[in-house]
Amino acid sequence: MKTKLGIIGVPMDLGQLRRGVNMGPSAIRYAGVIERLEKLGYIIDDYGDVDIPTPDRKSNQMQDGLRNLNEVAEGNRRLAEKVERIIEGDAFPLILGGDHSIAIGSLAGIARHYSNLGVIWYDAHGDLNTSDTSPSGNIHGMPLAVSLGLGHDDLTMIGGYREKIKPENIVIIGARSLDSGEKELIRERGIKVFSMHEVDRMGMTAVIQETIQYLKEKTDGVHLSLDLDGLDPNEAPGVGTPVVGGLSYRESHLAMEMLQEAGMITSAEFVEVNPILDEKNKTATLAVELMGSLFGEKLK
Ligand code: 5AB
Ligand code: MN
Ligand code: MN
Ligand code: MN
Repeated sequence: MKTKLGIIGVPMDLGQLRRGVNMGPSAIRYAGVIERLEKLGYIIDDYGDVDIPTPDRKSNQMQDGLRNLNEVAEGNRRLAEKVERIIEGDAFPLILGGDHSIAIGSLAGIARHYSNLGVIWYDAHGDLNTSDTSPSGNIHGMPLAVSLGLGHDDLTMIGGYREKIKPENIVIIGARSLDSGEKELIRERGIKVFSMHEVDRMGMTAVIQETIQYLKEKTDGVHLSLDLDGLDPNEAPGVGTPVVGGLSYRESHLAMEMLQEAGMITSAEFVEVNPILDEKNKTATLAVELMGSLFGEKLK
């Protein structure tokens, strides 16, 4: 892992309907992310927060079946540019959300520096909807589809090219709430999914071993996109779309530690922390603890 980290906050809450997730970056900073990673010896460059546009009319406007399309697209264009600058400065991009729609901009900025980027999507959801399959019109349920090149041009063409990742370079871990259109896409494209069923049967150790095996040879970088709702709501109550029966605290630390040992993660984002729905900043604190494990803190 690089010794220089470029941290960037993305106070985005327009990809869904619950206000407050825009305060995620502040909550994560308040939980001590910079101090914690500095203690591990990293040099931190804090790029501050991306400026997210405010919808100019009544909020939550639908455009082509997509809520707040223009503002989400513009915010992600700005994020993609900043992420590029971080990579050009030879630092590891660590992105703090914000709702998961920001993965559109993260991946647009990151993927152009790799010819075969891998993605680990740690999430209760697949985030593989388009406006045709989405039950909500919420763009935070679409970023993985967008990164495959599926969806509205205003989202898929951010960065100036359409396909950021290939379906065979994706691993989803923790899924337990997939819409029918998402299931179809997973089957069609052969996307690798370790749902809660597989985690329960195989154990997290085998899940991560297989993930590493699956991605190692064919990718030249791996982005970790960690949605806090991948964890059980008991561990991560401060999320907008909680789903019962999630990944445990210990499974998640184990996963982060094994990824650190494999040395394969080249960028990461932690998203969907909503301090308004949280209990005493528990979810932001959890995010920072998981970052500690991902970045090499073995003994706490
Ligand atoms: B999250 C749902 N599939 O599309 C949709 O939190 C939920 O980034 C999406 O994973 C959840 O609205 C998006 C029902
Ligand atoms: Mn989710
Ligand atoms: Mn998500
Ligand atoms: Mn969510």
